[in-house]
Amino acid sequence: MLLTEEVQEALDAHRPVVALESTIIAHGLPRPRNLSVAEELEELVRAEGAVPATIAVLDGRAHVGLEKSHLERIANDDTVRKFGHRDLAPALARGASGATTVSATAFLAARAGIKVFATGGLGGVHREWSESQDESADLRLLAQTRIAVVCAGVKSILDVPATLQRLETLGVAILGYGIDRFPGFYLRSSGEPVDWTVNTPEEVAEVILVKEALGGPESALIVGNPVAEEEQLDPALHERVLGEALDECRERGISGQAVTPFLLDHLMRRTGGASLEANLAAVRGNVRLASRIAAAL
Ligand code: PSU
Ligand code: MN
Repeated sequence: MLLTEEVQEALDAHRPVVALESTIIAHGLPRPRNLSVAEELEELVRAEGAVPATIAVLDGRAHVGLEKSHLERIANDDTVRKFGHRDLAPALARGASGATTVSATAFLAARAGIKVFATGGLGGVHREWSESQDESADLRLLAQTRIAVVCAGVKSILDVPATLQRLETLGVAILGYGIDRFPGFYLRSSGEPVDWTVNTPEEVAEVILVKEALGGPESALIVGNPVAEEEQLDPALHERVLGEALDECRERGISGQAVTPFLLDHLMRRTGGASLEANLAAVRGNVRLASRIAAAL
């Protein structure tokens, strides 16, 4: 694992560090906007006084913290693959390059000693799960990895109630940040309740510290931070376009790792870019909150 000097120094000095994933850059956002977003997210972390650690695999080495040229490669190189945590060993052994999903990023971040990670929306249980058995590896990895993940819930293309049920079974704790509902990614609320609501970064930090002191299984803490009402996607538009996207995904027989990028891209095109703006608003909010939590720790 290669840590940049900046990340290593910050960790050694117990200064705040926030992990960022790279799949959203390589496969979740359109070019050329993806590169400027990647840079903007790092700037947001710095503006809050924390150090960003964007994580990716390049030429068989796991990088924690990326140089500018690395970010450019992740954003623009067509050969950059998508790696979940199960891909890490083959990728490192074979000298491959890829962006890391939530599962691979959380794994590497926790190994590096980073306690807080920001993303957009987690993967989860897909809507046609009973036929495809498609459930993101994010969930199980988060049940085995001690890290706080700030997200706007799980992607609304998924079966949200089933995902929440699975997280309960796996024993992963969930906090609603300033809301008593689980956030709905593009939407402020998924409509599903959460059991715990907190209102400040200090309150989240307190939960993290108590969880550490308690011991027990190494599991993640999910901090569900909703997009602001003014920035969410119009719920009626969301409902209509998502139905079409799911139909097309089924008709075209898209499966496996390609499903999530396909649906995100389809929604972006069919909402005239509005879903992209809501996605970015959610990610920015999560990165800001994660930085404040890291500072409070
Ligand atoms: N959040 C976003 N956009 C994304 C993702 C998250 O706003 O593209 C990525 C994350 O890397 C997550 C992945 O781990 O989508 C889930 O993919 P899958 O459903 O194939 O596990
Ligand atoms: Mn999947």
